[in-house]
Amino acid sequence: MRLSRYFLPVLKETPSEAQIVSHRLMLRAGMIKQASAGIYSWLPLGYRVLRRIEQIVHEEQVRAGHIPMLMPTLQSADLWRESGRYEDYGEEMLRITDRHGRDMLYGPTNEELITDIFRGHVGSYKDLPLTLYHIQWKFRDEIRPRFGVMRGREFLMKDGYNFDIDKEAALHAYNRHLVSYLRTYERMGLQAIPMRADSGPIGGDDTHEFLVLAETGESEVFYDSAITDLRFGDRAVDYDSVTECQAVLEEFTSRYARTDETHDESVFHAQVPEERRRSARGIEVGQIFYFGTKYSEPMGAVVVNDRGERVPVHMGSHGIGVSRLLGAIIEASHDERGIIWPEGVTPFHAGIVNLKQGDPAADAACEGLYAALVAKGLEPLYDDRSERAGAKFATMDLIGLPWRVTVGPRGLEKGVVELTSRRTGESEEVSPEAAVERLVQIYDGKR
Ligand code: 5CA
Repeated sequence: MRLSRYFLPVLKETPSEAQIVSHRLMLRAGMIKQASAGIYSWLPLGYRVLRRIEQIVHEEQVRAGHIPMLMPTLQSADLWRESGRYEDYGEEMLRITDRHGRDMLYGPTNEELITDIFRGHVGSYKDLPLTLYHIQWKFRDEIRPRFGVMRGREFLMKDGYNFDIDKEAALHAYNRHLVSYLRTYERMGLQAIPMRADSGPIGGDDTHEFLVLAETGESEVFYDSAITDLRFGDRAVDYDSVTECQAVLEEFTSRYARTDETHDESVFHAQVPEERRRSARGIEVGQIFYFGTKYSEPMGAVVVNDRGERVPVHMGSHGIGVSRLLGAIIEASHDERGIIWPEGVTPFHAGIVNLKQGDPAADAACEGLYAALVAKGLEPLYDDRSERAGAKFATMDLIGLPWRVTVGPRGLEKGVVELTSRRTGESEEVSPEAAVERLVQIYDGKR
């Protein structure tokens, strides 16, 4: 992409309505624009990151054996009356009446709709296990939408639903989700810690939230600091193996880590030596639930088991806050100059800065670099505007591309360009060909 032809409405001033750094930076970098309270338009740069995050979520869900689909945003109230949640959900649910006077709602989550699909099509234990998921917009009429995409009213969520013959099988699905989430967040450059939590309106006893530690987080958390040393890394876990998934769950959840709703000071003190006790704030980027037959029983989602009996299926649901993740990643990765995107989610792989637009040698070298990167399957953002070098650097630093290639007549006389890391600020002078090779290596396995 050439910046002269792109739509990147960066702001010079810091928007006064934004209270936390990720919200400020998303507005300043021209990623989002508020449409109304808690509802945002995704401008081209923000949309690129959103799609990258979505792509990682899809890849890891499919790797775990889960099946993508898509359900609508608007749902019929009748289904929610069957589960009993139409009344229970309260004012967070946006209720709509259509022209025929039918009660509809903008879905805050999809347990009812997926259970309806299941009961209409699945009747035998032979069709289980089954996990279906989608990535779709949700609406919750939050009383205090704030912090930009962190607590929106309309937000993008990945929600997955498992159907299993009994509790044991459903707990394997729960563990499988936990494993896949650890991989998902790490690919985005995030450490998200599973913590014991409260299940709220979704229901059930077994639930973990995934929290990214950050001062601006809305949740208060208590944990054993040893948990922050755990990394999932690039392990090959067999998602069908009950013992392998269980082992990962135990490794990541046996140490004390709870949100304030489930925190117990006496257990905390008994389990964790004083020097490792931490209380901090965190951003909830996902939650997994096992709730058994809470929906299948009232809604009649039953299957025939291997003894010929009709039994309600055991279910759980599993969410990732896709749009919230942009804010969480920025909270975890920025400096005073702007965003620092982890390579896995960056909107463009590298920026090309032409220090002297109009200089024939500099222009030709930038065009050559651009073409070579594209030929290797990378997506560069070429700042080809006739701006001062300082302004070009400031824009690149603000929008946070992890790598920058700086091209100027003086370097070209020596046959070199400058390759700079946004994170460390370190630069090296290399030939244009070597810069392309380095970038290809850096992104190998990260696209
Ligand atoms: N049905 C279940 C799991 S699929 C469910 O709705 N879970 S949830 O309520 O925990 O939401 C899943 C994730 O969506 C949360 O962990 C959070 O990251 C994100 N989320 C929830 N509310 C908002 C909001 N108002 N704005 C942005 N993201 C949100």
